[in-house]
Amino acid sequence: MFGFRLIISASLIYHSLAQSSAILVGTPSPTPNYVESSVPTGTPIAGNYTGSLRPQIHYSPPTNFMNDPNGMFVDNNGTWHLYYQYDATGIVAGNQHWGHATSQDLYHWVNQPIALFPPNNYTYVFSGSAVVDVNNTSGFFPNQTNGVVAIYTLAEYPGGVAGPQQQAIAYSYDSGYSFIPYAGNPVIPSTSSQFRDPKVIWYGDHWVMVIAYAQEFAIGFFTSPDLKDWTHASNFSYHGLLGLQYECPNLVEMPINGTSETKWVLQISINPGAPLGGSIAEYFPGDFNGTHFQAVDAVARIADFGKDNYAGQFFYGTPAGQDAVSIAWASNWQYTQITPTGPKEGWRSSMSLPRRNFLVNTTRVGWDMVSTPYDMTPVIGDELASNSSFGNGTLFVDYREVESNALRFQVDVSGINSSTISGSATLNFTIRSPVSNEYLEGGFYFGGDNPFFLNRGGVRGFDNVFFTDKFSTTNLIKGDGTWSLVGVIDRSILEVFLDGGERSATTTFFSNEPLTQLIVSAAGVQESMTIAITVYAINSAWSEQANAQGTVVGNVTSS
Ligand SMILES: *[C@@H]1O[C@H](CO)[C@@H](O)[C@H](O)[C@H]1NC(C)=O
Ligand SMILES: *[C@@H]1O[C@H](CO)[C@@H](O)[C@H](O)[C@H]1NC(C)=O
Ligand SMILES: *[C@@H]1O[C@H](CO)[C@@H](O)[C@H](O)[C@H]1NC(C)=O
Ligand SMILES: *[C@@H]1O[C@H](CO)[C@@H](O)[C@H](O)[C@H]1NC(C)=O
Ligand SMILES: *[C@@H]1O[C@H](CO)[C@@H](O)[C@H](O)[C@H]1NC(C)=O
Ligand SMILES: *[C@@H]1O[C@H](CO)[C@@H](O)[C@H](O)[C@H]1NC(C)=O
Ligand SMILES: *[C@@H]1O[C@H](CO)[C@@H](O)[C@H](O)[C@H]1NC(C)=O
Ligand SMILES: *[C@@H]1O[C@H](CO)[C@@H](O)[C@H](O)[C@H]1NC(C)=O
Ligand SMILES: *[C@@H]1O[C@H](CO)[C@@H](O)[C@H](O)[C@H]1NC(C)=O
Ligand SMILES: *[C@@H]1O[C@H](CO)[C@@H](O)[C@H](O)[C@H]1NC(C)=O
Ligand SMILES: *[C@@H]1O[C@H](CO)[C@@H](O)[C@H](O)[C@H]1NC(C)=O
Ligand SMILES: CC(=O)N[C@H]1CO[C@H](CO)[C@@H](O)[C@@H]1O
Repeated sequence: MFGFRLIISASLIYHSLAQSSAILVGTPSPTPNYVESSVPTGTPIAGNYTGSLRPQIHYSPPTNFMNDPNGMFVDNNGTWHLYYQYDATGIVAGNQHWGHATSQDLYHWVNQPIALFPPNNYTYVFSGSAVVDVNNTSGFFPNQTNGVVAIYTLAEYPGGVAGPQQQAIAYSYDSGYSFIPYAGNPVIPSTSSQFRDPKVIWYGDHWVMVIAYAQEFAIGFFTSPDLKDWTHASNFSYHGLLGLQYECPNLVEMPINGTSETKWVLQISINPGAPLGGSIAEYFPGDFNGTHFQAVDAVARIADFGKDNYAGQFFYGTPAGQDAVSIAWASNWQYTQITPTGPKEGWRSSMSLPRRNFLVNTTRVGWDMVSTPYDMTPVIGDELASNSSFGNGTLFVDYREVESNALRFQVDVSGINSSTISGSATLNFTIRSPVSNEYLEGGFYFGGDNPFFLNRGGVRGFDNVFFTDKFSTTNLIKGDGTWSLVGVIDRSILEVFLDGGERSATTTFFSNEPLTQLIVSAAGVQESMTIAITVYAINSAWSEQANAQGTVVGNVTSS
């Protein structure tokens, strides 16, 4: 969570607090929630997911402003829980709560009532995490093994001025739908206004928290037997890119592809000051012994070469040895509060696709985190095109009839002879509107250093000096002569995955007219090469939930 003293004016805070009144919600507790009269409790906020910029398989909030994913865990019934930084009363960041949605497959999300409220009228609930306390280590759960504990930052803004950021917990008897703040909060007191985003995991016989001392460029490691008493164990400081702040750390155990071994990854988000501008995430593969993290080398690795992938979190509760599952916030603090979805459709920001993550040891750069879309079968629709012997030429797909306006395309190339291929051998894709001639494009060079580019500059619904439009990476062709591309386009967001996810990018775009044509073209294709292309429509995960008025009401049956 961005320490947003730069972007919230005291008057905004005063305004939103002045019109509110405090009431108690949920189970009576010694630490009452503070709930403004305009913030609903016990019932989800209704959403209209039909707008032409609304992603259909990426999570976005019913209305208003969303940023970081929070509290992500999978429960003992296989239900995925996603919480998120939510300004329930505004279209920019400010009045932070934890929104909540659940899913069985990570694509179809059910909006749930707001899960966490602030304790008083000058405090906000910033980012954090959640765990399932199966062994009742906390003592909160005398009669159940599915008790959930949320761990989060309470950020105080007395009089609108940044005050302390302290760490608090809340517990849930009903598997994460409603929470009771712990009477002993804060569990980690602090006087710092830059100490936030606790992410907790279980390690053998104790809990481990990683947390950002944001402007000291340190990740603190704390341990606890019971989630209440925390002991500082170590710091990981001044590593990699710094930007101006460290935020949203994650510590996660990840499988090494093709082995039964695992390695630890420490991920750190930085904002502002990323190399591409604004917000980005970097990660450090390494070793962890329960108290101390040691990176394998001094390299700062960036997971995503786009500009819209920040504050990613890994789900608690996926088994060690299986791929780690992540979701990131698909936006950037440089422009997130002025994107056109606000005035046009009343919401801002979506999450990234859910991703599976594992490590490979690549030639030249060594450890690399590979990210691929989580199984998309639940949302894959009709095949729109398929060509298993594509060569020099063009494939054209008109998808204006696809109701979701969302597509998945895949290109698999084999037989590349890197030593003889021409520097002008390329494979490109263009996604365009025949109405406005707006376009989004990307392409790969089979020769030279194997660069890949993305260009969102042909889309014209949003213009800002920080909304830069061209991104690139290099994706060296491997010894076996293969290369692949998966693209997922979802109304106002495109994600690409190169070579099974060794490189990936998340990029938002805001067109004036829907993009409805896909054109794939190749040139300089060698006779030895085989190019297979498939294009599938994506089925909307929201339209089937909408009522006759087009409104998604969410889980209104809960109390
Ligand atoms: C916040 O609450 C305190 C007492 O609980 C009250 O005196 C104060 O006026 C409130 N401030 C605002 C801005 O509502
Ligand atoms: C939902 O949003 C669309 C697009 O912005 C709009 O045309 C439609 O009227 C809205 N529906 C309702 C019920 O407000
Ligand atoms: C989850 O599983 C438990 C026990 O296995 C069961 O009692 C409970 O009803 C399930 N909850 C849901 C939401 O399916
Ligand atoms: C729960 O207890 C079992 C048995 O002692 C232990 O193996 C496991 O690591 C514990 N897990 C958690 C999350 O407390
Ligand atoms: C859970 O912890 C509480 C508080 O220590 C205790 O009263 C209760 O018996 C515990 N329940 C179990 C099943 O261990
Ligand atoms: C991961 O391992 C599988 C099986 O060993 C292999 O097919 C695949 O190419 C590997 N992925 C990457 C990105 O190395
Ligand atoms: C973990 O590593 C630190 C630093 O190397 C060391 O001081 C500590 O003793 C190690 N702990 C364990 C349990 O090995
Ligand atoms: C991983 O790759 C790096 C760089 O190529 C190498 O130094 C290291 O030994 C490799 N590690 C393992 C476990 O294979
Ligand atoms: C792909 O795009 C690049 C950059 O614009 C261009 O030079 C190349 O000719 C294009 N290739 C094809 C097959 O369209
Ligand atoms: C593609 O075009 C190049 C010339 O640009 C030619 O050398 C090559 O044979 C063609 N490939 C195929 C598969 O026809
Ligand atoms: C609705 O919320 C209740 C808890 O309030 C939960 O038990 C139930 O599983 C939820 N249903 C859906 C469809 O999310
Ligand atoms: C499932 C169940 O019985 N939950 C109960 C566990 O204990 C708490 C505290 O006494 C109750 O509030 C829950 O209803």
